[in-house]
Amino acid sequence: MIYHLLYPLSDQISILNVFRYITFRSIYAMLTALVLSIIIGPFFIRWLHKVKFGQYIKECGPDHQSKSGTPTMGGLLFGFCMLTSVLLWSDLTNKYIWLTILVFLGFGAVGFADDYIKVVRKHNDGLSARTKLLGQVIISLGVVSLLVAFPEYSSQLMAPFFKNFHPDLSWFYIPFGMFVMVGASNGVNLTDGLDGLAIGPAVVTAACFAVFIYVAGHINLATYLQVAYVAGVGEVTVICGAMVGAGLGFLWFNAFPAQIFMGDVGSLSIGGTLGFIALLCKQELLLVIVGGLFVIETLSVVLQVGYFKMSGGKRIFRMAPLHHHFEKKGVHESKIIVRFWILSLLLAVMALGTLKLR
Ligand code: 57M
Repeated sequence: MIYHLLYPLSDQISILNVFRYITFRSIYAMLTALVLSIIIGPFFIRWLHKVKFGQYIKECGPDHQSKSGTPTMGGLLFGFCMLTSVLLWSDLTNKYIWLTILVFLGFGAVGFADDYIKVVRKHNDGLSARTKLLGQVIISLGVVSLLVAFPEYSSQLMAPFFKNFHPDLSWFYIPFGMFVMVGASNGVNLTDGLDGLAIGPAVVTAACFAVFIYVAGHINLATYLQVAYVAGVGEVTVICGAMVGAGLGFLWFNAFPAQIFMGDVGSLSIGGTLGFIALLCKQELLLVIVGGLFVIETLSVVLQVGYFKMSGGKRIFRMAPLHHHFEKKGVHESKIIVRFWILSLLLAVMALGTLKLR
């Protein structure tokens, strides 16, 4: 909105020319979402307590009983602050902005339905895993099919480090893109099992992809760094900025000991959106590095369940996902969280380094 209101006046007031710059608007989108979250957060948490939208704690697993009743569905706070900031600071004529908002809202709706059934209707199982997956598949099928139909978007697969390796997946890019989005969404969801454990790496990932998508939308930078150029996607940097701001603002309250959990409405929407942004800037495989923590957590579950079934009940880890394994070993929750954040930062720095290594 602000962009459309003030930039046209830059002919009369030259200082307003600054609104044409994506970097400027992304920084202010971050600050807006952050300040909004910190102002609204306490009121939202008080409301969640009032309406008793508290977390049910499963009996099995690590001792989290002290967390019982912690307000959840904090993803609504994240989403409101992020989307408000995006509507204020982005160029609303850009189709990639609306596609990314559609992904965020679509995956968020699936998560909201799960949370609503669990928290409001007090059915602790929520949506079935199959129904959740179906919702994610339908949304990702729609947006990826649209994406590959855009003339400026290539169905080639880009790999970090190997500038000459870009096989064209053609229509197979659609199932591949769906796998990336659904995998990222569920990876964040599985990771969200300790205070701040998911939102920290999600903020790091969004910040990292702010760089990648800005470069992907900038023909000179993309050419110089030998990465794919996708005309128009640079505007999505504003969404990355808003995600970083809303994420830090949410972390303000989700940090140990958490006053609020994000719920599936948060984890599914954030993960699905990060996966989609990775597709937009043609850094699908790099998401494995940047979001490596989410990959490790998901792999720990796959290995644990697979081995459990194959071995007739034996376990590799004391409990999956991996963060519960360290909990069971007696590592304090806050130590696990900060160490996972450090790992996430290291992976992001490694991923950014690939921009120069071509
Ligand atoms: C998502 N949800 C948290 C909160 C958050 C197949 C199996 C691996 C599935 C997995 C599972 O249930 N995953 C669901 C993880 C839950 O957090 C809620 O869910 C939202 C995210 N979707 O926003 O609303 C609990 O996590 C804790 N929490 C915090 N701080 C936070 O900021 O402390 C969450 C956010 C909350 C709270 O206690 O209640 C979760 O863990 O369920 N299952 C598991 O992860 C279970 N693992 C398990 O069963 N492992 C087995 C097999 C199946 C692999 C094994 O290793 O043998 C663990 N989770 C629970 N209990 N709750 C262990 C048992």
